[in-house]
Amino acid sequence: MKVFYSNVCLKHAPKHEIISGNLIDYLESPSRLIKIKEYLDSLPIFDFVSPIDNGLDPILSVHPKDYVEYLQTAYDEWVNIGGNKDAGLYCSDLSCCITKDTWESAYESAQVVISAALELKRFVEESSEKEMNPLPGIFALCRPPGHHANSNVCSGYCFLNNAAISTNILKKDNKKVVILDIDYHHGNGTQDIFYLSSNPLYVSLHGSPDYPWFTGNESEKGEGEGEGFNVNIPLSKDTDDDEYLKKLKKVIYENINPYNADYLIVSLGVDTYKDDIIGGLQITSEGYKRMGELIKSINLPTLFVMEGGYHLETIGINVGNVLLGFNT
Ligand code: OKS
Ligand code: ZN
Repeated sequence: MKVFYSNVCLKHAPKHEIISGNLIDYLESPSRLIKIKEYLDSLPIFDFVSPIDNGLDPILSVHPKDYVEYLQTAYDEWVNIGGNKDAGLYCSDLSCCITKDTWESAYESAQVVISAALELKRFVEESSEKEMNPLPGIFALCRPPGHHANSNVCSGYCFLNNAAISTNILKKDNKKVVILDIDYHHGNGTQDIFYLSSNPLYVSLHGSPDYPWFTGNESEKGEGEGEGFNVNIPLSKDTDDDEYLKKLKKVIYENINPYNADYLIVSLGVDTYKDDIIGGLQITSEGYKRMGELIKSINLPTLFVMEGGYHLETIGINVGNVLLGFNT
């Protein structure tokens, strides 16, 4: 399996964040990516590939220019002026520190996902039915993550919505896309960006009640043309492997399979792990392997996009197990 990865994603490294009024070490750290890379490197089936720079256009298909310019210039303006009234203009919480390296890493994170999406598209277009066995799967190992970023809002460690950007690439040529968001948190940014659209189908399983607090209810089903194409499955924190997989299986049969998509994008967070510091359902490392197997049963060319996961001791094996489950 190809893994798109770039060291430039490691540069964004704010020192602190504020959670529940407390100043703590920034949890969305470069070590997360390093740990995952180390683990995948130890297994023979993963090939690491560097992204190609595909420029701003794919990013601008999701995010307006003024927001992108804000991310590019906010840090320098802050330093030059010594405090700027616009510092928090597009931020919805205290987790999205914009440092001198933030734009470079957020841009690179998007480029990792864009390159991975283009590679998957190219592979599918060049493959005959027969070559689709084994099922093509690609992993975009990127940070900062994306699913809380709205078109013009950064929040929850997210600046650019990587899943949305890659959706717009895979949707080209009248293709249909499903986004399956298995991160512990509701992907409010992704939901919002596509709320009025029937393509992609957005499906999220997430712990509730929890961040981002005001979204992720079952009653949010999409609007207008998008009505019926947004599916939220809130889960209580005592959800274990069996219960989680039962609910995932149900949504695959009832919503994902009947949608008849051409591509699957998985917003892959492993903060559902039982000992995760921020999230935490009761999912075990073994459970992630079963999750991967179930995702494989959807039988679509699949782009895995890295989102959350903060338990550094197991983040590698948990991500690896989803991918291994998919690849068996
Ligand atoms: C608190 C922000 C906390 C963000 C938690 C969500 C990060 C995540 N002001 N999302 O998937 O993992
Ligand atoms: Zn998360």
